[in-house]
This record gives sequence, structure tokens and C-alpha cells, in this order.
Amino acid sequence: MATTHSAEAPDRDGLQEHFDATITRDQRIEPRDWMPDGYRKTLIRQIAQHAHSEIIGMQPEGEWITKAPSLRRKAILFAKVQDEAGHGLYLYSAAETLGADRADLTARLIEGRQKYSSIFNYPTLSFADVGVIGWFVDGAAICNQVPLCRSSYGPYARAMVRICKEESFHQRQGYELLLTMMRGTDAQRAMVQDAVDRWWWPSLMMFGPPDDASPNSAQSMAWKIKRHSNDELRQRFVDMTVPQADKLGVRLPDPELRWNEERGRHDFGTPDWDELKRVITGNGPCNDRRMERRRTAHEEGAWVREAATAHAAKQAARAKDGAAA
Ligand code: FAQ
Repeated sequence: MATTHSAEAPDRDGLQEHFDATITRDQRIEPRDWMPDGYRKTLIRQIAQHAHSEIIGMQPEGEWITKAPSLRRKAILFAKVQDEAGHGLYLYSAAETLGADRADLTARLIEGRQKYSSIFNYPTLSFADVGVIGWFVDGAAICNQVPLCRSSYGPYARAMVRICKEESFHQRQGYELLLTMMRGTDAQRAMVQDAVDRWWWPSLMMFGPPDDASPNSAQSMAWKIKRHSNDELRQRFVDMTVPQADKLGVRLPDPELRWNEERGRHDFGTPDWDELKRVITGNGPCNDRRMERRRTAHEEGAWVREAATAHAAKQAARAKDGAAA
């Protein structure tokens, strides 16, 4: 819900109090409301990183569009990758409501000054990877993003509603593809297991560093941007995925994974946090390839941006002439 300021502008303390009360009451902060600089910066950082992830995230699966095994699978994959472009656009728009400039955010990504999710720096080696990305990566995205539908910043929370609906659909298509492959030949089942083995740990890393090494979590949770800690969401993902793996007939590659009766949750092993650091700092298996592809797409798309800008200017001039006539 939008917060309104009284006709007489309150002093700085009043603004801060008003902001704090809005957060405490679980109401929404809207673009025209006063907000602390740190809140604005944190949101721009997180939303931009999220938007970049959706756009870079088109690449690993996009590589399989021309190699999909049937027209049906090609159409499904096309639609999914296109949805991810849409998610990137909603998120860039949400960042713009905070005063960020989309061209600047793109420049920051291309120049390596802003991050995108670690998960998209791993290669897709077989068509089973498309299914496992849907199942694990979209599954992890849902665990992480459903609570963001209740994030304190209105435009971000609203963008997440549609994104989550689409991610849910993506997760199901991935799982359905894997069910089909598991009903196929031994070679197909082996492809699925191999993809599961390669994507499991990187998927757990998507949730970010452990809570005691997450510098942003405490403040983001106090501001109700994030609703749960990285470790809590990782645990939810494991608990959700284990029964799905059983049903599918694959083994998750973690010898420490077991049900803990006392906690009512699964125990599981520790991801390789050094690997996460390496991937986040640009040294993952595909970082260079992903960034190179993004830079090329940006350069090759320059004429589209110029044409769209010229068209918008012409429309605006026509509208002005029309109004003057
Ligand atoms: N990769 O203090 P924290 C998708 C950075 S979309 C890279 O815990 P925070 C859809 C973090 O930015 C996937 N960097 O940070 C799809 C921070 O760096 P900074 C993306 C990471 O923000 C599916 C530093 O480490 N989802 O999958 C990662 O409180 C299929 C310290 O970390 C979102 O962006 C990482 N994994 O929590 C598309 C969701 N983890 O900025 C295609 C929204 C941490 O201080 C196909 N974002 N870092 O220099 C969030 O929920 C949060 O930003 C976290 C990180 C949880 C990712």
C-alpha cells in the first residue's frame, strides 16, 4: 500500500519514522515514498543482479534451442527462454522506479561491475541439463522468490508475482522432461543422473553464502526486502527436492543427505564455498563465455536501440504537432 506524506513535509526524523512504521506494519514502500539511501541502494543492487541473472540465464538453455530433439521440445524451450527475457525486463523496470538507469545497469553488467547468479556459469552438456535446470534452478528460484512477493518494496514484490507463476511452470516442464527421459533407455537415464550430479551443488550455492558469511542478510531482513535467510531457503529447497528425486528415481550426490527425525528436516553436506567465491569473482567454468556472448549481443543490438529511440522521438514530435494543431 502506498504511504502518503502530510501536506507539510515532515522533517528528516519524521520521514525515517514514517518509513520505519511502514516496514513494521508490513505495508509497502512505493517509488514516491521517502526511503533511506541504504534501502534504495540495496534494492537496486539486488534487483539489478536478479535482472542480469534472468538475462544471462537465457544462455545455458538457449544453446539447446537448435539442438532440441523434437519440435515440441523446441517450442517449449523457446517459450521458456523468452519468459526469462520478460522477467529481466520487469526487473529492470522495477529498478528504474528507484531512479536507476537501465543503460547504466547494462553497462555495469558488461563491465563486470555488477554480479549475476553463479548458477549460470556452468555448462549445459546434454539435453538432460535442460530438464535439470527446470527442476533444480527454477525450483531454487521459486523457493527464493516466492517470499520476495512479500518484499517491502511494492514494484519488486508485484513483479515477483508473475515471475513466480512462470517459474513454477518452468519447474514442471523440466520435471516432466526428466520423467520422460527416465521412462526411456538406459542411456537416457544415465544422462539424467549425470546432469543431476553436476547441477546439485551449484544449485545449493544459488542461495548465497551461509548465514554467518552473508554480509547483507541482516539489514535486508530488517528492511523486509529478504524475508528468510540464505540457509533457511537452502534447507527448504533440499526438503522440497528429496521426495521429488525419489519419485524420479535419481540419486542426489550427497552422502550426508538424510532425514533428521528430531529436526523434521533433512541434514545435508556443505557446499564448496570456495567454489562459489571463485564463480562469483569471475572464475567459474563459463564466466568468460557468458560475458562475451552478452557483450556481443549488446553491440549487435545497437541498431535496434537506435531505431527504437528514433521512432519514439518521431512519435513524440507527431503527438506534439497534433496537440498544437
Ligand atoms: N551468485 O550477503 P549476501 C533465476 C553475492 S534468477 C552470485 O548473502 P544478498 C531464474 C551477493 O550479491 C537467479 N552472487 O547477499 C532463472 C553479495 O554480493 P554484493 C537469481 C551471489 O543479496 C531460472 C555477496 O555475494 N536470483 O534463477 C550469489 O543478501 C532458470 C554476499 O551475499 C536472484 O537474484 C550467487 N548465487 O543475498 C533464469 C534472487 N549469492 O552485491 C533462467 C534475488 C550471493 O554485496 C533459468 N536475490 N551473491 O557485492 C536474492 O535473493 C539475494 O540477492 C541472494 C543473495 C540470496 C542471491
